Amino acid sequence: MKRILSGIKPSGDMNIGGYGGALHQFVKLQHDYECFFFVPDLHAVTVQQDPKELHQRSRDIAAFYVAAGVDPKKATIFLQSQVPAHAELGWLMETQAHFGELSRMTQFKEKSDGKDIVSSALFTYPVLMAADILVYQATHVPVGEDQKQHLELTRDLAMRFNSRFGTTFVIPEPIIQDTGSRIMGLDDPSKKMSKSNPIRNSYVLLLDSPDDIRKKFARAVTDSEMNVRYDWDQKPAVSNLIEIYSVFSGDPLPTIEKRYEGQGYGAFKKDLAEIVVEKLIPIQDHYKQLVHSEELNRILKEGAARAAEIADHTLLSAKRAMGFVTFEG
Ligand code: ATP
Ligand code: LTN
Repeated sequence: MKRILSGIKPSGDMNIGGYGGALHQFVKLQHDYECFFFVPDLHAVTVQQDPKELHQRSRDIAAFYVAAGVDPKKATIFLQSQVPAHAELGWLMETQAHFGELSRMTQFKEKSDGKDIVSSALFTYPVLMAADILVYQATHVPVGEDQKQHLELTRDLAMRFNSRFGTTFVIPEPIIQDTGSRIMGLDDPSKKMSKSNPIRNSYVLLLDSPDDIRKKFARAVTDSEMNVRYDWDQKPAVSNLIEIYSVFSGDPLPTIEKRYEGQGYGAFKKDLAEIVVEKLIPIQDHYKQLVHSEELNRILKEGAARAAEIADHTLLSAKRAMGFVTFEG
C-alpha cells in the first residue's frame, strides 16, 4: 500500500509557493495514494506566533486544502496538535538524533541566522517532522525542494531506529516534482518565495485580490533581454515566472516558451496574471464558505480520529521495541 503524509505550516498567509510545491501536488496525488494531509501547527510555534493568528491560520490552511480540491472523503485532513502521538514519537526520535546532524540542517541555519533568541524547538524541529512521517508509516512524502534535507534525516533516523530496535518504521521516499518545487520571490529570484518574507511584492497570496495579483506580476522582476526563454542560469527571474505559469495552466514549459516567442514580456506577464486569477477565484470562494463553518470542524474532528488510530498503533510498536512497559493491545 502506498501512503502519503504531508503538510503546510500555519506560519504565515498561504502563498503560491506552497501551492506550487505542495498543495497542487496533494490534489493530484490523492487519487493514487492513501493520503494524510495535516496542518503542522506544532511546527509553526518553533518561532513566536500570535495566538489569535495561529488559530486563524490553522483553520485557513485546512480550509485551503479542501478549497483547492483535496477531498476529505478520500484523504484524511487534520491538525497535528490534535493527534498527541506526533509529539510523543517526536521525543522518542530525539533520543536517536545527533546534535551534529541537526546542526547541519540548512533551514535551521537560515531561520536562526542573526537572531538573538532561538528556541530549542526550532533546532529539534526536523526530528518532529520525522516523527510526523514515520508515525503514519508513510511510503511517500510530497514536498518542495527545500525539504529534501529533512527527508534525508527522516530516512536516516528511521534506519537507525530499525537497526537498533528491530524493524518498526517504513523508510519514506520524497516526491519532488520537476516543475514548481522551488518557486522563487517575484522581487528576487535568488530567494525562495516565503510566507515569512516581510516584502509583500515578493509573493502572491492565495487570498490576494485579482487587482493585487495583476499588480504583483506586472512589477515582478525580469531581465534586460526581451525573450520568454526557460534558462535558470541566464534568466532566473523569467524562468521562475514560466514555472508559475506551468503550474497554474498545466502547460509544459516548451509549449509556453513557444507561445510567447518573439513577443516580449508584457503579454506574457498579463496572461500569467489572468491564469493565476482564474485558478484562485474559485479556490477563494470555496475557502470563504468553509473557513468558519461547522463542516470544517467536522472534517478536522473526523480526520484527527482516523489519524490517531494509525499513529497510536505505530507509537505503541516503537515504545515496545525500545523496552517501555506497555499494557495496551
Ligand atoms: P516559512 O517560509 O514560514 O518557513 P514555508 O512556506 O517554507 O514557510 P510551509 O508552508 O510549511 O513552509 O511549506 C509547505 C510546503 O510547501 C513544503 O513542502 C515546502 O517545501 C513547500 N514550499 C514552500 N515554499 C515553497 C516555494 N517557494 N516553492 C516550492 N515549494 C514551496
Ligand atoms: N517542515 C515542513 C513542514 C512539515 C512537513 C512535515 C512536511 C512538517 N512536518 C511532514 C511534510 C511532512 C516545512 O517547513 N515546510
